[in-house]
Amino acid sequence: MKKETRVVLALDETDGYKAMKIVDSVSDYIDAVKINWPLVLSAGPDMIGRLAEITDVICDFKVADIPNTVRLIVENCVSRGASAIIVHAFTGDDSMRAAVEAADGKADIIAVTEMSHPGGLMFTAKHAEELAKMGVENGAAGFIAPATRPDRISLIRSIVGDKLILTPGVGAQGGSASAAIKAGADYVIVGRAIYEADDPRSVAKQICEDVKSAL
Ligand code: OMP
Repeated sequence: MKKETRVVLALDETDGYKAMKIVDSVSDYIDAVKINWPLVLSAGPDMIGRLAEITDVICDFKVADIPNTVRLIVENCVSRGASAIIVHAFTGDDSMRAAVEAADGKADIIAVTEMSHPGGLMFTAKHAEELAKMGVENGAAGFIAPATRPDRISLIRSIVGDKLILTPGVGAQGGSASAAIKAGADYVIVGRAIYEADDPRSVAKQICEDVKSAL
C-alpha cells in the first residue's frame, strides 16, 4: 500500500452506487479503501475487484476462524485483488499462520489488537499486548490499534516495531487523526466522518491536513 496521505476510507456506505461516487470524489486524498460486511453484503463481493481498479483495497472481514476456513477466506480476498486482509488475532497462532500463508506474499495480513469502541476495553484491551506479540511472531504485516486511545497506539508501537499500525476511531468515534499519527500510527481509518458528510471531499481534505500537521 502506498503511504502518502495516510488516510484509509472505511467504506461502510451500503449503496454500491453512492459508495463508488464517494471513492471517486476523494480518491486523491486516500491511500486505500477498507471494505467491510455492510458494503459486501449489500452490493456483493465484486465490489472488491471494482474498488481495486481505483485504489488499494483492505478487506476488513475480521476473519476469526479455524485455520482452514481462514485460508479459504484469505485466498478468495487475494484472488479478488485485495491488498490487505484484516483478521482477528484472538483465534491463535495457527489461524494467524494460515492467514499469512494463504496471502502468500500477495497481500498483507493485518491483525486486530485492541478494538476502538468502549466494549473493546472488556476483553481486547486486556490481551492487546499478547495479541500484538503473537501477530509479530507469526508474520502479520500490520496491526489495528484504537485512535480513541492514542496511548494504546504508542504501547502497541513499542511491541510491533516497524510493522504497520492502522487506527480506526477517528471522527465519529471521537478520535483525532493528528493525535493518532503522533502516537505512532501509520494510517488513520475514517468512515462516517467522510462518507456521511455533505461534502466528503472537503472532510477528507481536512483530515489529510490534520495528518500532515502531525508528521
Ligand atoms: P467510523 O467509526 O465510521 O469511522 O468507521 C470505523 C471503521 O473501522 C469501521 O469500518 C469499523 O468496522 C472499523 N474498526 C473500528 O471501528 N474499530 C476497530 O477496533 C477495528 C476496526 C477495523 O478493523 O477496521
